[in-house]
Amino acid sequence: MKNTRQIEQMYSLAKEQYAEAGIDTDQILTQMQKIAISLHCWQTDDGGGLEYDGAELSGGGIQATGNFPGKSRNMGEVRQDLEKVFSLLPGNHRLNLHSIYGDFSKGLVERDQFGPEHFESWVEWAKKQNIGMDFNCTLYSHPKSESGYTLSDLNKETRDFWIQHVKQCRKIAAYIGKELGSRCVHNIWIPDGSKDVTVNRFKHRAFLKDSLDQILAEPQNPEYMADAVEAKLFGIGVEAFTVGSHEFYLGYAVDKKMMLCLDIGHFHPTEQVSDKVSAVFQFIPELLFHVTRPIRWDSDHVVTLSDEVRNLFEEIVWADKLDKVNIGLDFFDGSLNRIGAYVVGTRAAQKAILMALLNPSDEIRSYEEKGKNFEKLAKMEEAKSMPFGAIWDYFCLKNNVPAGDDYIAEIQEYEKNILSRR
Ligand code: RNT
Ligand code: ZN
Repeated sequence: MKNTRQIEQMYSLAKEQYAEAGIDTDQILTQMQKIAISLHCWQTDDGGGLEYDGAELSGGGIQATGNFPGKSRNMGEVRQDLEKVFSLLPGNHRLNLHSIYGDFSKGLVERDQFGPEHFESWVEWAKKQNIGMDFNCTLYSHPKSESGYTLSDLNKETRDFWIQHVKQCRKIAAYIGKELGSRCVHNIWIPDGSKDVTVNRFKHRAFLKDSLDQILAEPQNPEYMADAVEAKLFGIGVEAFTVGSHEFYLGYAVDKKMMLCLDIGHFHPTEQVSDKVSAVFQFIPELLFHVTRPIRWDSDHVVTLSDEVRNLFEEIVWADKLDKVNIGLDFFDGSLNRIGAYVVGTRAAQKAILMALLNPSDEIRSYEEKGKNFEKLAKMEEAKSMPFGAIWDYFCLKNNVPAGDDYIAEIQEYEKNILSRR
């Protein structure tokens, strides 16, 4: 167990050390307090959703693997798990809900009929938790996406069904944002694509553009909701062609002056999403990130404090765009305690943000601008062994959540008392 006195002493020494480098740790912690991470609901149950018992994730090449016991089976359990997760995170966060997690206790309706009424109990719950919410339309795990296409399907009836679904989801997002007094980000990701070569690339993309145009033609109050579009390189089973590619959505978002969602797993493995931050921000006012950990492909492993995640937040801080990013997580791993996965993944993203803020960026920039490259490199290297852990632990202490690895015991307890009994 970490002890309070020790954490406080370590903090005060670390604070001095950072102050010598011109960094005000108290002020950075105040800033950290305001940075909300949007926790994806789909790690609770491996992405199945709540439309019917035993629903499973399918389509578009997204997959959850693993059979760890205790995944949530209904809305009560999803909420119970999320409450546990929130209780172990420093700061005040958000919930990122997929539409298939609606409250269908009064009867399931088709996706084109989803409406605000199916999210009233979520709004009540979020109010109690004192958190904001984000939202996602769901165009996979459904018979009407079995052709491999949704908004870009060659069949008009199929397109119209999904257009209506996304329109409804935008209404729901606006309702949530209004009710909670916190703008709700609505993200659009579609699974469309094909396993093998198609002669209809142009047609599908033209249909996608047209469908999106129809969807966005319905105005929603920008105070309450904002749309983002999420691109992807490929998925398992859609290797030859993914309709919603990066070029497609980058073009679309620039054209419509709307938010682009960059998922770290959605690019070629050698591409660095961190490098895209300063490029895309020249043309797009606001970004959404899906922070994840791709291993060899878009595998959606639990986020860790990897170089790429650190680089991403460094780029955001160096571009001075922290207030123009929305940070979501996107992983689904069923091979380990799912609550533990959330806590490790969210804390890793928070740590990367804190590290980026603790960099002696002004000094580094000044060396670089004077051409003092050795000094710059040395500063950047030495920053890596500054007493970051002491600042992090103090942040946890101040937030009344377990510091260091003290959350392990709490999660084990939850596993024993709750998860293993499901
Ligand atoms: C899929 C996208 C998308 C999904 C969620 C569940 O590759 O990353 O964000 O993970 O909609
Ligand atoms: Zn994603």
